[in-house]
Amino acid sequence: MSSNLRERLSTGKPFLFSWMSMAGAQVAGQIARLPFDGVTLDMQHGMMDFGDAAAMIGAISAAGKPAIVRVLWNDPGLVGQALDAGATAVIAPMVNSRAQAEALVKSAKYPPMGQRSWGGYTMVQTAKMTPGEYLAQANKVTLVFAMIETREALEAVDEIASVPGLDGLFVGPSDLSIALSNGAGINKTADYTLAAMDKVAAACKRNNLFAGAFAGDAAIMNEYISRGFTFLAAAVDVDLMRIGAAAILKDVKL
Ligand code: 3PY
Ligand code: MG
Repeated sequence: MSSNLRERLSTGKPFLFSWMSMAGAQVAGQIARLPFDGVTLDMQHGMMDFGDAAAMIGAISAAGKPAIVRVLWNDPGLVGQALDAGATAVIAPMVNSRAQAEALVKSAKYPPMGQRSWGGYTMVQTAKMTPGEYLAQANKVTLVFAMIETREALEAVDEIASVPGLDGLFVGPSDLSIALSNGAGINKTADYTLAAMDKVAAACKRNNLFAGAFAGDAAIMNEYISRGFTFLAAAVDVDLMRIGAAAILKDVKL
């Protein structure tokens, strides 16, 4: 675990992380050594189970990068399990109300802030702390993000953002644009998507939260950075392979 993610994000400098959809600790170790600031494991839409993720978190941590987990759902068991495996931050999908955001914080933070259950030692080893040190510092060194990706969440964004203990909001622009276009399509930079994202960024600013979003390429990242987002998914593993293959083949003289 990189214990200084909060400090790093507090500088305001964009934090750009890769996004893994496939399982494999060896690949995770390689991806963690690319010039991104961290690695997210997508346990919602990615093809990995908890055993895979636990080994991948170990490989990412060994490379000195923070491992972030987008959990399958806003469920206390899944959130606690990801943190116990050594995740530095957890991102929960489809957080649509203040009550759901409160439940998320409850599962991610130890008392008095929440009700995270104590147990397991992987997170203690990854953090390079004694159990007592980890208990004392976990609420600070681990971060929890609520995803804003529905009309409902957008309407409740201020109520969600003001939940004590929440560290950030994370926009899912694919689901959000599908919702806002009534299912017409995915458009991460449509005017209506960006207007909605401005509302999320403003709520983050008002409530002193980190503003995050899934971007996926440089043009989208630049757009989001210009709107105040600093915690950004920069590139998906399959895109890294696809783009790498195209770059190698482009200049071959056949
Ligand atoms: C979305 O854009 O909806 C996400 O969840 C990011 O993958
Ligand atoms: Mg989504």
